[in-house]
Amino acid sequence: MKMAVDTAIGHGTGTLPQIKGVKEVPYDELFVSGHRTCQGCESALVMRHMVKASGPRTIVLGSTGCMYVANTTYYTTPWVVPWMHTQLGAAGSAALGTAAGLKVLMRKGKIKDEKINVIAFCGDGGGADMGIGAISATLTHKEYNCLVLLYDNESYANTDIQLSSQTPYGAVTTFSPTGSKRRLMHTRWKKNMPGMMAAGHPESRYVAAGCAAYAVDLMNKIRRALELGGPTFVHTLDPCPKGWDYHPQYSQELGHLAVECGIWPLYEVVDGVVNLTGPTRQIAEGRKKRKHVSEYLKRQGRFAHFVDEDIEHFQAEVDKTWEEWLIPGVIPFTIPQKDTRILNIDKKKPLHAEATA
Ligand SMILES: Cc1ncc(C[n+]2csc(CCOP(=O)(O)OP(=O)(O)O)c2C)c(N)n1
Ligand code: SF4
Ligand SMILES: [Mg+2]
Repeated sequence: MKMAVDTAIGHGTGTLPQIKGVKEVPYDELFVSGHRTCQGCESALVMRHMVKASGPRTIVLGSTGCMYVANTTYYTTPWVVPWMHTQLGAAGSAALGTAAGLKVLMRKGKIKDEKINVIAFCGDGGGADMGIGAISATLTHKEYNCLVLLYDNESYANTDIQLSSQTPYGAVTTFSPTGSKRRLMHTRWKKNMPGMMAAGHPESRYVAAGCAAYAVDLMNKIRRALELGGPTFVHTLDPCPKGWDYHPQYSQELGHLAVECGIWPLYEVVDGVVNLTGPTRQIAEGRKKRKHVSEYLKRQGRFAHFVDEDIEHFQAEVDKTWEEWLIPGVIPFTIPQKDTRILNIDKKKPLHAEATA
């Protein structure tokens, strides 16, 4: 997936350099106390890292969900930067409209012409289900600078953990309880949102998958998106103690396990070029062994009903994404076994070597 670079406008002013290690992480906190998210809420941590990375010249728009409701308790707010609520499903439109509004105000001289970061966040329900059309449309408007961040806690958490297209295979939610007649109520595989956004929007200069358990990696992804400019998309996987049913102290550990088991690959697509990052890259290059999915699944109450057969099915599906997909965990295209002409690649080489070269 190599694409032309010269069509998107640049937004970068060099004010958001890549962070080389924890010592370079900014001290400024722009998402502070004043919220009522659950203890151990990784989505709240994503919000904190997001604005830490983008800095004070940022406008945040947020669609309905935990990160709206729990962050706007009457008369309090954790947001130090300007923040506005937008309707469930409207993150894409809110991002684009705000970016367009700022551009006009600057052009007319009504406000100072300067770099202002526009970030609209949405949950998996608001982004991967209801709002996917608006996000997709936004990613085609290359003349506007805005980032859509999808924080994925794998359910409609705010309304009491209903199933979404991001809920993993077999997980219990209030819409997919386990029972004696049917052990698994939910048997669909998680929709590949960042892969879809990357493959389908060649004029978006930046699409990434991150996780707050890898904080510097995530902050750098936010920064690269904002520096490259145009419409960009970052998707984070966020362990949620309430919905996933585990003790809040294990949130970071579960984020690590999701990546180490190969269930949630970390990557970025920059101008059409895929870079696997963190442990995902190490696994793909053979420098780290992928863990068995049971290490992740058995830590969460939402999978407590799984029998060995369910775990093995889950493992087989994850293996497939690593062994058969064109880019492991990213692009679900496979190449016919006998036809090497399609992409002109040498089938003797492992596909992941192609992806990380
Ligand atoms: C159009 C519309 N439909 C339904 C609702 C009710 N509602 C509020 S929050 C929410 C859940 C959103 O889920 P998600 O986007 O995943 O965010 P999370 O709550 O998980 O953070 C729902 C269904 C609403 N506010 N607006
Ligand atoms: S339900 Fe989950 S996403 Fe919502 S505030 Fe609690 S931990 Fe965070
Ligand atoms: Mg959600």
